[in-house]
Amino acid sequence: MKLDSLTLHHISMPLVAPFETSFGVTTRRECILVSIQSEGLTGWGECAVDRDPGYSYETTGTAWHILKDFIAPTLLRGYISDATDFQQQVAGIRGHNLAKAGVEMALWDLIGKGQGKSLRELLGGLRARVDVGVSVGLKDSPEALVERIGKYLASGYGRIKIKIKPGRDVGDAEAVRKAFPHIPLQVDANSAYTLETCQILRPLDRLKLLLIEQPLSEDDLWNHHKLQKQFHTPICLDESITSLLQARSALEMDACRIINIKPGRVGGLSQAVLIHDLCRAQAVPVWCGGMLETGIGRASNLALASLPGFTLPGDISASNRYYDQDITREGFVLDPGSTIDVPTGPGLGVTIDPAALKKFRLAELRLTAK
Ligand code: OSB
Ligand code: MG
Repeated sequence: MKLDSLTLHHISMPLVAPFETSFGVTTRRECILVSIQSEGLTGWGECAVDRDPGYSYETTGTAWHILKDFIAPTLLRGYISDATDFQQQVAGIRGHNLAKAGVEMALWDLIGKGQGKSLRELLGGLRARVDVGVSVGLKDSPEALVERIGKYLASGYGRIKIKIKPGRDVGDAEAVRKAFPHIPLQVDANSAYTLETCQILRPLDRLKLLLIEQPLSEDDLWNHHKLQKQFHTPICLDESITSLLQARSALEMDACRIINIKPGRVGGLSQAVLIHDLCRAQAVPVWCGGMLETGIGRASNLALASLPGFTLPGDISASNRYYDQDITREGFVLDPGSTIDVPTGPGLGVTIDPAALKKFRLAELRLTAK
């Protein structure tokens, strides 16, 4: 394909309720959407960045810079055949996986639209609907958390993840387990502990959790290995798995027994599929993580989660769990059995609502081929 132009859209969307994690509170989700025009078609992608460098070092600011000054000029210079070619062309741009992944998503959307195939078909996904759960932020008290979870369960979510941080960990998890003795439950620390402070989490091992997600720092594979030896509950890595190589290292050193795959964090869907393939070959369960995506990123996550190795429910909730108004015309709804349908239209299978885009947009920049 010859790309005609690439447009960046910096948007900010209000969440239905604040989302609190160990790294902070989010009330509005900021991110960058990428649209690519080529041969009469437009492909859309979402860079799963945030305003603040809490989850990742990348922000809307760094992604804007890398996209405008490095990725877009590289792509607009020549031809591009597919995602693998894209990864080769941007290999000289170190890091900045969230920025790269948004562009790769837009290319997949374009390719799908050009071939009349859904992203699920292009990636080799098998399922028409995927199992999902809900990620519940920190609340003011264990009682408030239990009440919030009760409402999610009543609305049909079959798997619950709670956020934990020092001082709000074992107590919260025990309260939830006591109120709901049999639900599939997991916790996510977002790197809030050290190997030493983590000892306080020992009682979690008695709560029959599906997994404990990312207790230690992103760059601390070896201490996750030591921790995994101390716990029966599987450790699952999120932040630490930034590439296929990191995934291989983590599995080889038994630093985790489950992997949360987020296409953004690993630089794109193509890398996400490679990590899926690696884990599947070793019978390591994977699930699709979330980053409070708009309908664009959600459509992409659903397609990815339809691959056969995604054997645990994803952090892919219905649109109304995040937003009153989304950027796509299509909203995603929770179906019976805690599932969501995978889009079937060409590419991502979603269309942008221009009025919503205009309403939420903070800045726009169109870059054209010379
Ligand atoms: O660690 O999984 C995480 C949201 C933003 C950044 C990091 C994480 C999350 C979530 C929410 O847990 C998942 C979702 O529902 O999108
Ligand atoms: Mg996580």
